[in-house]
Amino acid sequence: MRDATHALIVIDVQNDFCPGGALAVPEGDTIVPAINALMAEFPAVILTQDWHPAGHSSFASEHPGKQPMEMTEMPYGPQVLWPDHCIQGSIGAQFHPDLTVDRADLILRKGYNRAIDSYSAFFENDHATPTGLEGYLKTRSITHLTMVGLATDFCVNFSAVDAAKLGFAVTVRMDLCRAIDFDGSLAAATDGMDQAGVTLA
Ligand code: VGL
Ligand code: ZN
Repeated sequence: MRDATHALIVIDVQNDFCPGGALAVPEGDTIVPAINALMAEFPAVILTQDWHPAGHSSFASEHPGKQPMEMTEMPYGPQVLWPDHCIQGSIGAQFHPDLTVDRADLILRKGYNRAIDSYSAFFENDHATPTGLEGYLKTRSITHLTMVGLATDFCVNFSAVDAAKLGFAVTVRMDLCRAIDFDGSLAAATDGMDQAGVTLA
């Protein structure tokens, strides 16, 4: 067991990001047993949950003429358009049934503002609206974060880079993440995390 300054952050291990889900990440479900086992090493475990209202602005279905995985321009910058996913209260938004949720001290939901997507567990995609996680961790004197989950190139990437910018020591266990990987997104994410000082393990 690590000391009390360490937390494990499990990003978006939800049905819609697993095979059969609305935004399935290849092999997204295969990391679940090892994530459950890793929880035993951490005094603090935090789960994040992508949690969108129906009609969320990141859904291609809200943009006439657009298909999922196309880009659009939002007031806060470019945004990938996704299939409808992780709708509040849906089965797809639930955690993978085999994920251990009982160990979680905190379940942080994000993406609940209709007008702004939120990949990062720390800030929405405007890079300005906080989720509150920074304050939660800092008031608990947590300084070291290990991140695992889905998807490597989006929510894990944005969370890890933001955490490093905020001064946390961040390790991403790449073996316990899986990627969407389109248009070079995984290579770009790996570079970005590396440049931000994230340890890729
Ligand atoms: C995610 C796309 C849209 C993720 C969430 O968890 O990586 N990706 N919403
Ligand atoms: Zn989402």
